[in-house]
Amino acid sequence: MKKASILLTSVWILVACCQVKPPVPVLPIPTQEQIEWQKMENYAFVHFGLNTFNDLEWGYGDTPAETFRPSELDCEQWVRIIQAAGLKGIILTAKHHDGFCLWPTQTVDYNISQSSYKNGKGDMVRELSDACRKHGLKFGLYLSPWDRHNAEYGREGYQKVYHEQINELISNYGPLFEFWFDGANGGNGWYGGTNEIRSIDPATYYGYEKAREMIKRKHPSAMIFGGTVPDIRWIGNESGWAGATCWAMYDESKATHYRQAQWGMEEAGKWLPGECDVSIRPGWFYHHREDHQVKSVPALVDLYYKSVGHNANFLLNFPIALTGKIHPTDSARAIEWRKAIIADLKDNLLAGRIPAASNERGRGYRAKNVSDGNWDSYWATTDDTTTGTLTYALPAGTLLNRVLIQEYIPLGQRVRKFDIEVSREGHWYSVETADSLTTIGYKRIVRFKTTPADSLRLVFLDARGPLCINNVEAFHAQELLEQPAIRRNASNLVSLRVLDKNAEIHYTLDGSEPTAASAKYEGPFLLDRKATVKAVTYDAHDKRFGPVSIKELDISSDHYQVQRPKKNHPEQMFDGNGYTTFILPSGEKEVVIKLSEPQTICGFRYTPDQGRDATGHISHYEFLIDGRLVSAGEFSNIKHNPIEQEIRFLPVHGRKLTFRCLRTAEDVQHIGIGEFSVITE
Ligand code: FUL
Repeated sequence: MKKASILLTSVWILVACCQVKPPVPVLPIPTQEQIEWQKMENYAFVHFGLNTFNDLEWGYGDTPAETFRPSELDCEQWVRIIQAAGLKGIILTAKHHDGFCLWPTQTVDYNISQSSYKNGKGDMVRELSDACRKHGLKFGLYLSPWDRHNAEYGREGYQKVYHEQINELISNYGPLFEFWFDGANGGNGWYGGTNEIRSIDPATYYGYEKAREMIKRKHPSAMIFGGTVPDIRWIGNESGWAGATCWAMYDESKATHYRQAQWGMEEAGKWLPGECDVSIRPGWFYHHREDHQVKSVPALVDLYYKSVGHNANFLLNFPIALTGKIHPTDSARAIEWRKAIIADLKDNLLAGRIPAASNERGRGYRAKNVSDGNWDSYWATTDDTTTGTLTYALPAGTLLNRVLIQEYIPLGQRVRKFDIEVSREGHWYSVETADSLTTIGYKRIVRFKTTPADSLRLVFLDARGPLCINNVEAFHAQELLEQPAIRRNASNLVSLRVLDKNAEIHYTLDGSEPTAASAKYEGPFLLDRKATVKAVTYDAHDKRFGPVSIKELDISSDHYQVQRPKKNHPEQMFDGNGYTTFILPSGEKEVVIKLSEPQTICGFRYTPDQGRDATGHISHYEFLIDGRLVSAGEFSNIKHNPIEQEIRFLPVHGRKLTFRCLRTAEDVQHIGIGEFSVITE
């Protein structure tokens, strides 16, 4: 008996001595809540409210509550579609900048109970949170701090109202996975009828620290977006992508420009992972005119790779239509998108294969852990080793074009540089990719040119500590056919472009759907009249079509005459290229354009400068025809979402157009016009 216990103790001591210690964390590291959030990978936004019914992006705060009139509102339809699209939760705009609350708040009258919806008994926050719970989706809320309706906004009283709104939302609608404080503040608003500009200091005005405490007390795992004490960061664009280099670490106080968030900061001491928000259409709210601009499946798949595949989460917005449902085009597109991703990442060519590692830390940290499907087991190198390789033998000539790698982030984000190599007939080659192979983080998916491989080797070239890799997969995905970009230049030549130079493109000019029998694109062609161009990529071998692109082209560039010195290049407004911009001569606030002959005009399109970090976007404008004011207003959210703006008005016959800038988005002096065109009847 005694002997047996001595033996047992000795075995225990032996095991304890041989136990290999895990690598020490490389700081900073995520909280458990941040890890759980990151594992959601993608979820949905819904933008819905008074803006929907008034065709606005940023309501001014004075739109009557009665205009909220969905005819067939069905939150379960949203949930079914969003779930079928593989998204794990929904964030609802409970209040947007116009101040209209989608729940019957006690704090302000401007809310859903003032509308005829359910005879004033409706509560959208309740309906959606119930539907989410019923179908097993997580639920989150967006509550705009900026409130263009509230008379107290900008004064002392508003903070109390805002905090009480938070209190109602966190107390009555079940668990929340995320709470969104939007950063926008355009200054002007209705503000109880005063119609003025009110500026605040967002760092102190909203009392974000207290707001955070309130939310966390009731919803400890909710991620706070925005404000002064967030858990996650905005990715720095509203286009839905993160940089190929993407650190989970970030410190806003060290940033010189908000776009730095796209890449994160290796040196920042805070774990603040990125969230990529984007709308499935150009705008965040529904606009009938955008029905043909729903993002294509290849465009959405590309964004998936550039968000989830770049170590960030993906937040895909659905603008709910006037009916109160997700528009059929958007729902079909989202479901097709998910199918395409599942197809791409279905057959893991490394499943069941154990790689050979250049270095192993020891028992418990072997290379086999990267293939065992267990997120919490990982391959780690010894303390003195921050480089290494994992090599997989493959059946000769295996075709590949995707590699997915994950770091074990509970111990911090480490890898700074890596390479992917394949061997063919005894020689090693780096794969051909446009991506920089730098960071990995929670998940990195690298797309590269399809290549045959006899073996695959991951080469880790530099890291902030010993390597900790918990998963590696490889795939051969079918390449999707791209959507052609349609452009008419200043000489009225139309070009149709996709990246693949050998792709076959067909097009029509009469609005009909292009087929394989339609005109085949052989090179730029002249089009000096109004027309609708539709173009599609066609794979003649597999008889497959890509998504159709559509461009409405109006009167040609030679109809426009601008009395400006040539050196300012006013012609760049009509060259079909939003990256070349006419900058108005210093001090001038308007451009006068003369048409070669009078036209019946029912609107215009303005594209701000598309250049990265461009400023000088017009945010408030007036538009005159022959000296008569025909339209005036705001291009809402143009700073962060600088898309083409389309304005429509009742037809006016005339010749002299005056496009006047009242204010730019960043209150800068220079004014830029990337593209301009009238819409004729
Ligand atoms: C922005 C807002 O101004 C937009 O309207 C939209 O809500 C987007 C998600 O955030 O900052």
